[in-house]
Amino acid sequence: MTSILITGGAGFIGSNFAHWVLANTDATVTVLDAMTYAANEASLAGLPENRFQLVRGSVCDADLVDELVSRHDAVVHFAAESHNDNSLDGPAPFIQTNIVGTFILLQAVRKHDVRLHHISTDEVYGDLELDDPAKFTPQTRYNPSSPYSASKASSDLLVRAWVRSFGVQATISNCSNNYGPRQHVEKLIPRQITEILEGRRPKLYGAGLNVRDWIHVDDHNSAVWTILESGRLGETYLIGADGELDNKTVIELILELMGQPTDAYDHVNDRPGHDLRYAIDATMLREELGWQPEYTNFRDGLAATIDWYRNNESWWRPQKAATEAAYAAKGQ
Ligand code: NAD
Ligand code: TDX
Repeated sequence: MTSILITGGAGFIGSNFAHWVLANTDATVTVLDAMTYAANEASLAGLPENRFQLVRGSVCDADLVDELVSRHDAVVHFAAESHNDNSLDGPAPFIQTNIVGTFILLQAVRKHDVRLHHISTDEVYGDLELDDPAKFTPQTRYNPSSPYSASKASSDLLVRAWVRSFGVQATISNCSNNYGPRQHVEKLIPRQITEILEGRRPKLYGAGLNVRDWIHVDDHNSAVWTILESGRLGETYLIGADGELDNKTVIELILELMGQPTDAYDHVNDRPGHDLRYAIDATMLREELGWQPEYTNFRDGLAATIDWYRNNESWWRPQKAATEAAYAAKGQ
């Protein structure tokens, strides 16, 4: 793999992937990003100019996508509208980017016979009961709850159809909740860290018993690279690192690590249709491809993430006020 097109590479996971690829391989990288509210050009600062290029544009622009795909060896498709709360307020861009954008990309990789890795989420499987010993496996039935997860499920099914009907060389991964540097302040962990840095109290939706299965973004990205290099074409791999925690525990841990009383948070309006629990069984990825996560201690990974937001205020400051104003209007 010598030249890689990363869609959505100015967002959270895609920008960390660009850094990861340029640091750990010899490949050259092109990022295609529409630079929506979720993108941050500062996330791409410091990448080597001779091996990296940013192209501003949409995955829905068929001519641009066709031209870019034609001159790369592989595409890793991160571009998406990614925030559940936004999908409840306005689903239209989720349908456009996540479904139509994936269709346009599939037509281009099909035409040029280029390898594709499609990035997806565990949310396509719906949610699990809190006391259910089960985890999601590649055999779990799709049962998405929100417009966001339904749009991601749709995109996965398009990829599978293009593999089966047209022989597209694609793999899919469904990963659990990521944390780490360069995540937008609308998401749970960066929102609470930056609220505390601003001298305000964290905001927990409802009772906070909802469980998410946390994985460090670098572990997600090392798994993506492993699948890109060694995954079986047409296969779906689940990525997770056994990091189940409820939201209340996560907020209390952030408060503790930031030297605050652990009860210094507020309960705010719950998310409509709020998924209860996600949990990934990554046995196939571990056993078939020999992948292992490096960040096995969530407390340490979270402490490093807090340090990153403390030291990079100029990165998150421009997005913070508008994000909080939108939440405040919903009582969240
Ligand atoms: P993000 O919102 O931080 O970044 C998304 C990026 O896509 C942004 O830079 C945005 O500008 C870009 N984008 C949006 N519409 C576009 C378009 N039409 N054309 C080109 N670029 C466009 O999201 P993220 O958290 O980095 O998620 C990246 C991918 O990983 C998504 O596909 C998401 O579904 C998936 N995923 C995320 C998580 C998580 O915990 N964040 C977990 C599993 C899977
Ligand atoms: O202020 C908050 N308070 C709160 O309690 C926010 C922003 C969130 N929450 C809760 C809702 C969820 O149960 O925290 C949990 C995590 O919320 P998000 O960070 O919005 O993530 P989630 O909805 O779980 O989805 C994330 O993981 C899967 C990503 O945003 C998706 O893109 C990915 O597919």
